[in-house]
Amino acid sequence: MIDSPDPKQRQLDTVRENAADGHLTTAQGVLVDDTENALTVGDRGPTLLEDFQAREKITHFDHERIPERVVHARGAGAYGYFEPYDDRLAEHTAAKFLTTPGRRTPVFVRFSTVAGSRGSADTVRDIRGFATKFYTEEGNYDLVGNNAPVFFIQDGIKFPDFVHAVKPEPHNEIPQAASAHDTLWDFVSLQPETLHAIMWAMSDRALPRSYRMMQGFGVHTFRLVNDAGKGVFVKFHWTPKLGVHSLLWDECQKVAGNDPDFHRRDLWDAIAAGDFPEWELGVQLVAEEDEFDFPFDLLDATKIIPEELAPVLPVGRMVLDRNPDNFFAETEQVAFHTANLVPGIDFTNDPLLQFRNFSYLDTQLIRLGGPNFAHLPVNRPVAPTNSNQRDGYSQHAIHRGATAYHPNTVGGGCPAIAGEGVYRHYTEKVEGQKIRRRSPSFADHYSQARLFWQSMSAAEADHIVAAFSFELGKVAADSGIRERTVAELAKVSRCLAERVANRLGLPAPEGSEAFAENSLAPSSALSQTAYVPDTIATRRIAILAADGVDAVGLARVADALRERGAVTEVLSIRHGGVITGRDGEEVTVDRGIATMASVLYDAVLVPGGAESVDQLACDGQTAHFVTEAFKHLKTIGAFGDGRRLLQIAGVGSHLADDETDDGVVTDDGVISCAADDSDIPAEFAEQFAAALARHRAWDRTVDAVPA
Ligand code: HDE
Repeated sequence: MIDSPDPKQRQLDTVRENAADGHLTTAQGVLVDDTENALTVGDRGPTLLEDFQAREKITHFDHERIPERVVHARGAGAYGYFEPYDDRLAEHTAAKFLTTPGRRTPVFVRFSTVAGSRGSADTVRDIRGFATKFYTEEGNYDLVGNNAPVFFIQDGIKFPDFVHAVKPEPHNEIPQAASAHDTLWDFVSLQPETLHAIMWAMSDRALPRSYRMMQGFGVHTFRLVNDAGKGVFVKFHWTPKLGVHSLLWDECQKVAGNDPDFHRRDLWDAIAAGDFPEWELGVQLVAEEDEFDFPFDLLDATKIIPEELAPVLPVGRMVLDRNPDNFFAETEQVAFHTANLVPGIDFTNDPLLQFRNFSYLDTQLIRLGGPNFAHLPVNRPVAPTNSNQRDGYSQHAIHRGATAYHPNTVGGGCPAIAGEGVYRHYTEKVEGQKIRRRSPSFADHYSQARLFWQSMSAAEADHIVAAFSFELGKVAADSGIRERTVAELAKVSRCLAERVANRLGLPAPEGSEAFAENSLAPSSALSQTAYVPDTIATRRIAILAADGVDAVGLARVADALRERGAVTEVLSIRHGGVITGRDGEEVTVDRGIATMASVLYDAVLVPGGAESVDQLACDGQTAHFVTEAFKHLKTIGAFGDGRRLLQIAGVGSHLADDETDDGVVTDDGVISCAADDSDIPAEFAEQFAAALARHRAWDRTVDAVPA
């Protein structure tokens, strides 16, 4: 089925697709009776050119690919809606979709990685794209953002340099979807303006647990404009209802092998299961008269406005509730453009944004084969269109009448110029010399990188040190890249630079920290610890079981966890079918342990049942499953005999007196070999859920972050 956000169009398309009563036809609508065999001369003779069915089929196949996106090639998308909470923004913007209470505006969102090719793995270290197309009644509005609020460069003219540096190196196209290589770090070491975004890229933000668990940011300062033409500066923020959570680096690398489609699958499965992800849209507003009140320039895309200086005002919510029907038609062909604006929203002179306004339209022309890409269902506005644009490759519209120009009398003056509801550019006075120079107000590249560093929790800071060390550790070129980068880090934070230098085996860098005098105080909103809601909704729990399992206990705990919104899966030695519980009950097996890995789950549960545990224990893979989950600071639960598997896996047993097995939940609080599967206390599931809601057991003493 061809899909369009417009319900009427979808109906039409569906009718057309269902023609021929579901029978196979050629592209010309001719019914086909054999698509397995080509037309040949005799049984073993040559294939005939006159076989128009075969030629049509193979010719279309030969042309199925279009160029992948230059950046953000790998992605996943979904439909949904946006609704404002109320009309609180009405005094600031004429954009009705932001201010009309109760109005649900359809959206399509595409999440992406930046550097990798279309077939690369989801869980690489990278910034994620977060692009939203709002099909508003006043036309399409695109908010094409990222999951980090700052970008690597300040002026769009440097974008090709940055992208060439981060992409695989051109002589051998290695490495795929990885920033840990010479050219990226060469560029970084020579371009201090990259530092703030690099801090984000080396942080846990670049390893999201799920697209559903990451923030989104418009990055640039935009402008809201009200009906009277008055403007106010605005930054856009998306905040996920499920909290902001990340994978550990070791997990990322293993997930990339176990399930390269991890994020794509996660989004798809959640929506298919009715667990619709939700984000809150927030805005930071700055009055025009306050433009120069900050120790940084609002037009500089390498800077945030700390929330302490301009609070985030919640204005509405977005829910994604429908998976696309066809990846290519929708997710691959969706064409975002920063210049798709509706009345009430405008640009600023941010020099990065100004380039984007050229680049996105330009890229669609080559990717989608001409100027008519707005006719594609996923790009079609819900608002009616009536332009004098004509012809071009793949023209879908059949325009009637003799005129395609304005003004005219032959066509009755149609289409007429509207008086109301039109897009009017914000009236801004601009004057100056024509110059090629970076604004001096963009010069401080260190204060905000330091602000970010200082706002991290201890674990987050450790991860940043490990990430810099890993990435620079992969640098092979002998041209001073490691030393130069560490010297730049020293200008951000001496402590950070010394820790990284130490891991790289370099001497502690000289020189002093460099940042503006009016440096900003740490901002709690920058740490992910600010976004940990008390929920286990959609968290994936692996239940390890075999014949003889305490099926009653398993069901009781699993039911209680599912009631709290978690997803449970029974993993066993066989890859399907049923296992027989201790008292003869049947338990359905969802998956085989060998087909999965602990890195694909948020938590592990081992129910009781002596025979079950004996079988699981025979299999080194199962013990490894538990040990690995422990290493990754995941919640691990066991009751009755299940506790024995924890012991076999070495979980908890190696701990010294002053160490902790935080996040290990058992029915008696101690790991013992007692074979008796007594009733599980009611609070077991509660304790398990409470541990899981913290995302990870950060206090567990285990080296989950090797250098
Ligand atoms: Fe993009 N960017 N970008 N970008 N970008 C593209 O557009 C570009 C920038 C972002 O899911 C391309 O259709 C330039 C910032 C996202 O389809 C391309 C500059 C931010 C996506 C392009 C930037 C982004 C893109 C590639 C600097 C965060 C994926 C294919 C001047 C605010 C959208 C395409 C999707 C995609 C150009 C910088 C986000 C080549 C020239 C800053 C989320 O046109």
